[in-house]
Amino acid sequence: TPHLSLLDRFIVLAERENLEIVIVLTKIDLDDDNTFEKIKNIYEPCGYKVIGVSNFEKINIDKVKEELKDNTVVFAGPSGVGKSSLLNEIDSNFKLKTGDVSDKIKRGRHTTRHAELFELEFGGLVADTPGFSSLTLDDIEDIELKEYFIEFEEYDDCKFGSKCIHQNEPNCAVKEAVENGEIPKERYESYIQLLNEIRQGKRRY
Ligand SMILES: Nc1nc2c(ncn2[C@@H]2O[C@H](COP(=O)(O)OP(=O)(O)OP(=O)(O)O)[C@@H](O)[C@H]2O)c(=O)[nH]1
Ligand SMILES: [Mg+2]
Ligand SMILES: [Zn+2]
Repeated sequence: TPHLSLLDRFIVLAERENLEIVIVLTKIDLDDDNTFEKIKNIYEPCGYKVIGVSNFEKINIDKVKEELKDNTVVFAGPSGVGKSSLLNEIDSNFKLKTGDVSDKIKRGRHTTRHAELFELEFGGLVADTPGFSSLTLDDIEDIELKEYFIEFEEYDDCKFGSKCIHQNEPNCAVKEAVENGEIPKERYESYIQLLNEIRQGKRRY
């Protein structure tokens, strides 16, 4: 089951480094209730490219290849989603180790143990990395977080201007955009959750 809060954390950290982001949802052969479409409908309006793949049924492997060609790319995501399996499909020279998902806790087993950069036969470099099951945003300031939710950017006419954190302020353009459906509410809720987390973390020190 996709873990969207974790996805949003990856996005925040990648946006902070000004990286170009492509969201790849794997194992769409298991997607009986069309979760792919639901997630795509959250992230595409924000401006992200969303690709659904299946290594087993060879769906959209070429689309991921296109993103990799002549670029330097890192595969990041939870353990067990099929990052190494996807790389093995993308380049037949790769023989990366893959591992099954535990039956009991339904999580990956952290099969990939280190980050390594590989050359692609069709041009470009790609790093396979170990999967994470959690990510904390320790060194991000509360006022900074909104910059990494790129869909907020165009709503800059809040009453409190650039000081608006889009939480409890009156006449907040971002909150209005959430209310009228221009900003996906899932993303806004995720923003508030991460904001609270950052603030609680800061208070402890
Ligand atoms: N149903 C389904 N299972 C897949 C697919 N691709 C990979 N898997 C399975 O998912 C499990 C995990 O695959 P890995 O490639 O090892 O996952 P990973 O993301 O590299 O995991 P870590 O190295 O632990 O981060 C294996 O049992 C694969 O056989 C797919 O397209 N569909
Ligand atoms: Mg792996
Ligand atoms: Zn605001």
